[in-house]
Amino acid sequence: EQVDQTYIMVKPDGVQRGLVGEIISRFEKKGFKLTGLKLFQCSKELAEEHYKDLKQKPFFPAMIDYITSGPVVSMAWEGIGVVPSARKLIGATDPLQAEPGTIRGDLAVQRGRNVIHGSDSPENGQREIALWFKEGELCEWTPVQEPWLIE
Ligand code: DAT
Ligand code: MG
Repeated sequence: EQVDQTYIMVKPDGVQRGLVGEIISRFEKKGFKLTGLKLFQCSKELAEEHYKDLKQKPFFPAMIDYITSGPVVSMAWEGIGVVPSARKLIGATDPLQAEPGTIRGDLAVQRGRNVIHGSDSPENGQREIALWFKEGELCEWTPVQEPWLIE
């Protein structure tokens, strides 16, 4: 099976509310491999590039202000089916619609404060990891538990 990468980001509200550990823990427990991790204050330019497909939306300026309002936690996660699986762990965009048990369903109430981002395709996973991480910031490694997770 194909191993993919996804870009996961705890947004400024998640950092401010002390949810970083809880969120990382959910991906660790699921069995995905962390390959990049940093606390990072992003620029307006980077936020706009990340969300460029939403540039025409009425909520775009407010969203850029929110994403740049404080540090985020940038992560790269790797695994078989990691992109759609991470989206399931995250839950629906609107936290009031997100199922209990998902990150947004359990930890958030508003679309404009939905605590986490996850890439929506393997292609966007690659694009976003390249956008948020510099050369040398990612680690290739083999977790000892790997044979107990993957046949
Ligand atoms: P997702 O983050 O679930 O991939 P998206 O890519 O469609 O959702 O939108 C990116 C972010 O933009 C989303 O996390 C929250 C914000 N957003 C989306 N639709 C919105 C809306 N109608 N009103 C306010 N914010 C919205
Ligand atoms: Mg999206």
